[in-house]
Amino acid sequence: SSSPPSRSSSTYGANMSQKDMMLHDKLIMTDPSDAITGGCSKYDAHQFKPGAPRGQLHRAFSVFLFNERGEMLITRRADTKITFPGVWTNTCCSHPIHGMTPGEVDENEPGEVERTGEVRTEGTKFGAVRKLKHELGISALSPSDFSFLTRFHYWAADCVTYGRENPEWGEHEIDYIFFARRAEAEVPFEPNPEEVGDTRWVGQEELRSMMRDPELRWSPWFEGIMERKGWHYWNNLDAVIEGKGEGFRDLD
Ligand code: DMA
Ligand code: MN
Repeated sequence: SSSPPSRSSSTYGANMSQKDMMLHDKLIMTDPSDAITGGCSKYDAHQFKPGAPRGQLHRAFSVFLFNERGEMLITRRADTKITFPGVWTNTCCSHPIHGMTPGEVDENEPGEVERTGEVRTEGTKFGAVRKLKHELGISALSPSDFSFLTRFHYWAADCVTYGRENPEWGEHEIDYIFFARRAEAEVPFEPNPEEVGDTRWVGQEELRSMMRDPELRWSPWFEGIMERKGWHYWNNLDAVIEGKGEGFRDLD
């Protein structure tokens, strides 16, 4: 038997449309405890339909990048995205996938997280590095720059784009939350217009007022993360970046 073709993180996304990536990316399916149950295409995972009204639960990540002033880099999703186009969200969101070099599939043996108190995140961090490059042209960050906070389980249909009646696309994820901090001058970026429509460094006051602006829309995962512990993490940025996530219960 032949092994699946290897895909390299450094060339990810070259000459691929949003639909190509939907069909080719093999996501990591999990159960609600985040145990891996298999793989499925990004297309199938996000399609909401009778028989699979929440698509397929899969693993994802959300990166929040901060600068030396403690401001967060937020992005507006490109209008060409199939799921949740045009909404403001955190710095970078995507999925670890099967068949990538370096490998992005983190496995925890049953009971391992309870025993060690740690979630394996090495592979998912490679996914984050890959997508920061693809979406924002950022090459200054490496896996050790990310502090893992928690895993967030949520689902949301994209009713704004596809209507309330039978929205055909949405998200259903175990989302690994990563924070990173770097001086702005050390992380030059150049958004890929297929992925990112706009970017902005914001402080807490500015973000709160943007989130009250009825003209702007926000991703459900960003709102969910901020409503739960996002502001709290941000208020404790030094401790979070040092990797001291005490008091943050995993898989909320
Ligand atoms: C999926 O993000 C991940 C989360 C946390 C919503 P995405 O739709 O931006 O993924 P991709 O950029 O791979 O299309
Ligand atoms: Mn997803």
